[in-house]
Amino acid sequence: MSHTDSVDGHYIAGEWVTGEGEEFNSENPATGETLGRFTRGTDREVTAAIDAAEAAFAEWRELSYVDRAEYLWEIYHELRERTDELGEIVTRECGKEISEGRADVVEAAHMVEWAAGDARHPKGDVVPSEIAAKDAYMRRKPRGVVGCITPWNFPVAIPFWHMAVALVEGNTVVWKPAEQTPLCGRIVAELFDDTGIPNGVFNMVQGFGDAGSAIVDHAVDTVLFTGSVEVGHEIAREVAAQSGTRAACEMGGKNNIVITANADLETAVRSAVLSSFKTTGQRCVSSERLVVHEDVYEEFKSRFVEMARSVSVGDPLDEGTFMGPLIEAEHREKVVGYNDLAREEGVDVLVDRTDLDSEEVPEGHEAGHWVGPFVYEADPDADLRCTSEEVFGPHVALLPYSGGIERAVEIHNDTDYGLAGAIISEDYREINYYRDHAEVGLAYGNLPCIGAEVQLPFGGVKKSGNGYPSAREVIEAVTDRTAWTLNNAEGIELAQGLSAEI
Ligand code: UN1
Repeated sequence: MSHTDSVDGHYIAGEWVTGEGEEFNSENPATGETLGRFTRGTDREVTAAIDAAEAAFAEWRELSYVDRAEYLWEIYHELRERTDELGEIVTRECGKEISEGRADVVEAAHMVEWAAGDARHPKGDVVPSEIAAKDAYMRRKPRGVVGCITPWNFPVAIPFWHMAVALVEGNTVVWKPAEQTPLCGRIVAELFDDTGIPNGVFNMVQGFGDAGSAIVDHAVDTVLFTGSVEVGHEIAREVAAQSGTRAACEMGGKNNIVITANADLETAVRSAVLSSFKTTGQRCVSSERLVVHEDVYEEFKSRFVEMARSVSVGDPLDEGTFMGPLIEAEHREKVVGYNDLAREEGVDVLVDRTDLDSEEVPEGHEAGHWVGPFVYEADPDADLRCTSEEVFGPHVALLPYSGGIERAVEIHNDTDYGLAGAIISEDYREINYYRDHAEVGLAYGNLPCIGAEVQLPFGGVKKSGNGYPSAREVIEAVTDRTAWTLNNAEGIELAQGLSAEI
């Protein structure tokens, strides 16, 4: 289906609505080609979507878990059967190389499988009571309307991290896809539409930050957010001032890989290349700091630098490409600005592919937002912005250290963020020390720090987040727990020996 000949709108109360907001385009970041025309959601569409979701909640919550999950199973099968087709759309719209485009759809399928499968798992707990004739249970209730605000870099997977669990638990949703990936938004909404899910249970409003703010301002019952640190903190502040709204936000990182003197260097180099350059550094878990022991530093450096010089940057639809373009011109300016800043801050630049050679840019892709790896060496004790602020691009610092694992972890933890990190070492004592002291939500041993599986909590500490909007952890954010107790005896007996005499 072509999405360029008409203007696509929002999906509200089971209808496609164009709305009255300004038009915007979806653009292929590798070619500049227009992929579709969309309208920006305004407060009007957000209000209509929330009203629809509120109205649909009363009946949706009464369905059984298993019945609610049936709609998700239909989507699961579509995602599985159409992985190649949808993966190509992901790649065209967000520029990730094609195996990553497909993996995005597969990750979405995994999350749907987890959430829908969980519908048949035990819910709640039976809790012992002090009183023999009393039953005590922990039960969950859906909270109501869940607002989901998702980023462009996993335009199919992350929406399902939020929505699959929220829906199976009995909530209704209002989702705003990222403004860079409205076509993926459209496709996901079509998947829901095709299931015949009751009107208003799933709603999608296209748009920019103002539409996201409108969702938060309307005090929906829960806000799930994955995206930038600035926006996540704004949402957390806004929600804290409201009564009754809950938020789970997962934000960015300035992620480290520690490579100790006992590392297998092949594993180290491959892990660092995969973590730093896959998705062109645009994962919130991408690594931008490599903390390397002095004993292996020179060898690691020469092998890493050689790979950074040779990894292919190019057409993301080409199976042989390792890195596609950055998402948009504005983001390229930011990444280039950090490369300039690093030079100004006096670091030792080892690889600089900021501007690709003209023959590296594939034909017909001159309008793409290209940038290659930028690698430099810096003193871990220097107070530099380039080694402490998140760039979200293929911009990576080598930070040599001397001393033991304690010193490496001290450098590792010396950032405001705490999302993901890895250690490469053959020494289990070092690995265990890292496991216990690394200030991150996702920690890896002898692996890259990308590629988390959906059944694990996904989120960070420090500036990186205040929640884990994925899998089981979403259940906490989208349900309330009731401690339910039932008296099976005739009289009233109270706990703690409290007198029931009147
Ligand atoms: C992100 O970093 O923005 O762990 C999400 C991974 C993916 C999800 C990444 N499963 O790399």
